Amino acid sequence: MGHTLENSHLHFALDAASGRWSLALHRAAAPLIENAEWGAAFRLQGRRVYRAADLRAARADSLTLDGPAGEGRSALRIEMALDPSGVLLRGEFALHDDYPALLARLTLVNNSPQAIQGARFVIGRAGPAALRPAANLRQFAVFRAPAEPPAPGALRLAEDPSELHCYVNGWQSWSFAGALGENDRQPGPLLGPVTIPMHAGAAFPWPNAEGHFRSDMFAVMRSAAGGVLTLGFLAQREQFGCVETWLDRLSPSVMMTADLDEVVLAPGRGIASDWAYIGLESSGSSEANAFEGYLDLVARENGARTTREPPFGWCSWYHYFTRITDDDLQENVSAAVRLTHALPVQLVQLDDGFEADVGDWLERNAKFPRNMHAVAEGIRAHGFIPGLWLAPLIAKPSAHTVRRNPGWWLRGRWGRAASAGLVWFKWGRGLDPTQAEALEHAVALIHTAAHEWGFPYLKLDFLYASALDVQRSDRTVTRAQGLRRALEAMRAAAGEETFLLGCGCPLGSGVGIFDAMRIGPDVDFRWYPTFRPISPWIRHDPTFPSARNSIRDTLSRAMLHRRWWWNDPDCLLARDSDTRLTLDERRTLATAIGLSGGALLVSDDLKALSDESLRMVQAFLPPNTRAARVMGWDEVVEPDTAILDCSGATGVWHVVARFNWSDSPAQADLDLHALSLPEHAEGFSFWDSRYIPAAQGKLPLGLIPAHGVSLVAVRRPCEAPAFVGSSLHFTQGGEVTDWRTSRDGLSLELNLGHDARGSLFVRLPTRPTNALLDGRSVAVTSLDGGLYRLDLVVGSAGRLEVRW
Ligand code: 9PG
Repeated sequence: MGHTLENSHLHFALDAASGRWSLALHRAAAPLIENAEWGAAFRLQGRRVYRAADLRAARADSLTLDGPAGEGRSALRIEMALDPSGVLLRGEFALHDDYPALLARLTLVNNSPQAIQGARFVIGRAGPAALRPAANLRQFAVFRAPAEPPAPGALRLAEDPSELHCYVNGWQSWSFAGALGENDRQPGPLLGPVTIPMHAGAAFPWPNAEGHFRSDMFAVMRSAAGGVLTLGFLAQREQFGCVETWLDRLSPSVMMTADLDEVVLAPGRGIASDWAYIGLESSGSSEANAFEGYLDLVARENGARTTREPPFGWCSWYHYFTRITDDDLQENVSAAVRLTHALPVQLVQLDDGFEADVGDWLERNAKFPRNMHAVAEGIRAHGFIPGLWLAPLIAKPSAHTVRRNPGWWLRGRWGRAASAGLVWFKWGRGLDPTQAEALEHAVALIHTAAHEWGFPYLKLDFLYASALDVQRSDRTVTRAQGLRRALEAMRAAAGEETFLLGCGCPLGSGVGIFDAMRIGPDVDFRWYPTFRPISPWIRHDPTFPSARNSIRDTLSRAMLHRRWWWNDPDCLLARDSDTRLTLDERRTLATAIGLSGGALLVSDDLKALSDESLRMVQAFLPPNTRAARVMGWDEVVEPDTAILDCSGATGVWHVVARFNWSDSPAQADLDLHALSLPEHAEGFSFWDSRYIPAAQGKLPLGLIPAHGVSLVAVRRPCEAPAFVGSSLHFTQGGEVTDWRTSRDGLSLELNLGHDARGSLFVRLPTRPTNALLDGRSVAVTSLDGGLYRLDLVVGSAGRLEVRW
């Protein structure tokens, strides 16, 4: 006899004979997972075994669960012996009522008389390719290769086979994220051991075959015919999880696993997986969006911090790098004071370059004669929030802290120092979070920085280094547990009030800890990865610092914004000197950051900003705080369209960006119907202040420069008087907080929060007789088609009165 669960969306069945589970929608024949095998791998007396669930000797209970599945949901709990010696596997399964999803959690219990080691949970695997476990050539654990029996079972995405895509998420902030297709190979860092340790989560090693992918924490599989499968772990507190997919459109396969990292389970001890989420959605159904549900449950499961808006700020890194001196810092503070009205900087964040050595945070180098308390005070005294960068979990081998405490650092096989990758030209060392003294040291540093030095904003970087793919000295702790506990301790030391930005952080580990999270590779003043003399080899490295890589993840991870934290798309580089970005590339970067709704930080030399660069930054103030909808984020690596739906005093409109990722200019149209935008529409192009009328349901954008962007406000054309466009704010309307019209006049209020110079574009019934901004006369230029340009010099706010 089998077991079933049922709710209004789904049917779940556990087959008594095979032990496998199936999941189907009531209202659609696909997507569907049939006979997925589940089980666990472990080491018994050193020998690795894998056992699939076998219900013949199982005990089953129906129960009421707490937790994410919970709030009193009915669930199944199955428990069985995996081995005569007393190793037990427990499976808990529940259906979510609000979202069309299965929740599953496995627990391995060692009731045998000897210690065992956990190797891997298999939450489910189905499809012909999942037969053949991935060649497990782990660089740092060669002996993990499992020998697992075949799992038949099947996965169906849509009723008719059609093109498949999979959204693949990289392990940490800087890792690749994007959707890949049947003929793509998974992009990974190209510098081998130099950067692999930075990205080697549970999905490592990355497959190298077309259409075969491994994704960290979650993945989304989609068929062009409409079926969508969302697979993900609700947390990465216990283990790092992996979703492996094979995009064979006739018979796709999937496998969902969590790494137990060979943790030792003493007799009587057990270990549970994080909850896994498997959501089904069919194109025709109006069911709740399973992917949205996943994001939501991850947030709830981890207590996501989404309410604190990051301050608009300045960051020292991308102009000064480690060369920053205390004088440079103070000069930028002075420049920020001078620019107060033009650029209302709130945060001044000192990045890397003050410390004596990476790892020796309590001592400063000769460039910083003042102590850190004085540095923070110096920033605060000018009215800014002092922010500081720290990398508490990594060190260079040269650091005194490493020399004095050789036992604090993670070690690989044969006790050799584990590499955290080549950082700043040295092989980095990762702090062992299970060494109590080492962790205390890191935690004390956070306390000192927040409460003694006085930095209420901390950027904590290189956090992956405590979760390297090696054993911790406490062998009962997984990589994910070690990191999560370290992050929780650091948050506690920082206090609730300190704003924490995570960087270089495994994403799942940071939810509920950080107020903001870097969600992409470092930006750079060059479009492609550049590092002489190896530039030709790294040009297509997906993780190496470059504007292009940063923009890609900014778009492909946009949906995490304000669900798991506040996204940090990395800094805006607006300068027109000391840069190799073209004006078009700078506009593209600014547009992506603006549309992300995330943190806005500039990282230029403030005292050298040209008027044009200053105006570029101003156009993004006040910052937009909502993420645009990125079209095709689950279908392509480089999404080319993002839409921010806006409403305000001037009505309802859409801010649409079309990116040109190619190396040559490209002609582009916006297909209004395909984008579900009003087909009767007019556009106004922000970067070149150009009116674009719709023609046959399309907005002809013209030629978009190489690496450039077209940023257009799309509105339903209104009879005059009507708002059409603006060069003051990139939303072209967000700056207007009041709009009134009468038969012979128009009155509107502008609210920018800074001094600005720019134009409004309005349609008027006739030429105005006068236009006044706060009583001062405004230049009016008549354009074609009843449009008028009003050239304004505005303060922080102002009222414009136009009469005709
Ligand atoms: C400071 C920077 C900035 C930046 C962070 C992070 O050598 N490396 O491999 C390496 C990788 C990333 C990196 C720096 C060096 O960037 O993302 O914003 O804070 O650290 O060093």
